[in-house]
Amino acid sequence: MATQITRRDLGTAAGSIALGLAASPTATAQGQATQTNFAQYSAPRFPDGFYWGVATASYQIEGAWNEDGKGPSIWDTFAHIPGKIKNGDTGDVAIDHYHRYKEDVQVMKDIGVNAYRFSVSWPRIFPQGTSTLNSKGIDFYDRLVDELKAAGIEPFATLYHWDLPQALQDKYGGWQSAETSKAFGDYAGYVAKSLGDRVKYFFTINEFNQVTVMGHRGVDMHVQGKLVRMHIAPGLTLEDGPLNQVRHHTVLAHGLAVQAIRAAGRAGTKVGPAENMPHALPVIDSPEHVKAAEVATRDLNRYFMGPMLEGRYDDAYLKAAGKDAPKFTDDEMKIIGSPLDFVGINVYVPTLLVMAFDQPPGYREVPFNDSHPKMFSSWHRLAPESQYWSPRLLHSIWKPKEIYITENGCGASDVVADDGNVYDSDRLMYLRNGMLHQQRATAEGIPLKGNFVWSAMDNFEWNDGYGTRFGIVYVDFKTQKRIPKLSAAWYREAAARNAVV
Ligand code: PNW
Repeated sequence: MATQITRRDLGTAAGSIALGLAASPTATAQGQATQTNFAQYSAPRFPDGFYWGVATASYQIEGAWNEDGKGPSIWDTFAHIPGKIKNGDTGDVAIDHYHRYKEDVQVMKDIGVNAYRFSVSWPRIFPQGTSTLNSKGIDFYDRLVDELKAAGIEPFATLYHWDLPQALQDKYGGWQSAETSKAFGDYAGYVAKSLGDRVKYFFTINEFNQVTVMGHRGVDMHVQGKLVRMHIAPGLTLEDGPLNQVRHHTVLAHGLAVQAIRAAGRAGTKVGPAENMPHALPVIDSPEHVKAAEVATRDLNRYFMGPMLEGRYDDAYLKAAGKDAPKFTDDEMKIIGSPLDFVGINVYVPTLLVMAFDQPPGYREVPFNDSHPKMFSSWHRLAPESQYWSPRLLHSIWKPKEIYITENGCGASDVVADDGNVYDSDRLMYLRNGMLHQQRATAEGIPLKGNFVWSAMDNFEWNDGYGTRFGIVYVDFKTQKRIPKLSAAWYREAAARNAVV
């Protein structure tokens, strides 16, 4: 009979060596031994060159909110309003990545990732949003990119992850004006010109729905029978009409950025959005239900993915919106539909579960059971199969050249155990199961080229402050100590073998 190892013994006996965190990645004697012992099981492999990445965003990790000439962002303003963020937390210091980026790159290197998706803070570079450059701001990303390249980690830069320069909010009402879209294009071009000799992959905007609907109105969700009110700053309240125009300004900003990046980038520069693509799961994987999921998914994407990939708004959307429809010109639609090199999708939860229906609109919604499992975050309904269906539906509806899963992860109630390790068993389960579904997508020939775990490190989780941890690396927010979690040990092994282990 095999000896039972308790959670405590595991750590006490072998500490971090047992998790493989202290050893160097790939083909260690230990890794080979594992493979030989389990030779019967051939772990599902990803195609060669698959990117095993991790992701973060500027406001959530950098801190240094008013250093080296940075201007305030709408998130600095919002987080400083008492009562807006859980426990009164702010991103003023966050995980101090601005000063600790070298250590953080080393931590990522030790985990063995070959790609890192970070975001550039717009007000660090243009404190007023436009014209006046703060060169110390771009210098930071310059140093970060050099550090990543030296560590053999491919940089993927996101240009907007919600930290709009406050000056643009004050001057134009932020995304309520096309002036902000134009300013974004100029800023994107400048970043591509400055970093484009080393950064090949640029994402324009992260999660259009969060920037627009969540930022301006909030949404209600029902999970496990409970009403969850999601509202991500900066707490404006807009009705449908203006909201559709705000949506339009974000896709316009995306299109202007694509063109500016192309103009300023180098041969081989690639660009695309990073969208939390709403999607419908088919109840059963059979042709009629899959068709229903395609129809529903295309419909759910009428505001962002649709216009970006088709260069036009869906007629049914414009008709239904009536006087609330966005106002636009043909030229703007051409800009919005600028050809893309890839599409990034952040995959967390399915929007709908659907079945075939022989009357318009061609699908019927199936309710999620109240007992349907969820992860730690109130909104996080568990659906590992979304990691397959999201890229599959994206591929069958719009056929982008390449697809990246730009965020994949979950919050958890992580604690440091007596032995100093962090045993995030739920996150490990979550990543392993989700990536099995990603592997299925690649095996079926869907051009899924990489996965980015959200997040590289615990960080400022927006309205939840530091209360919800998403990292595969634990951060002690008082001492700023970094501790790779159990999930990091798993990711390291999986990345080294390019397979779901
Ligand atoms: C993303 N949902 O937000 C963001 O890009 C990250 O900055 C954030 O930290 C991370 O996911 C975790 O929350 C989301 O309701 C917020 O499905 C809400 C949802 C999805 C993503």
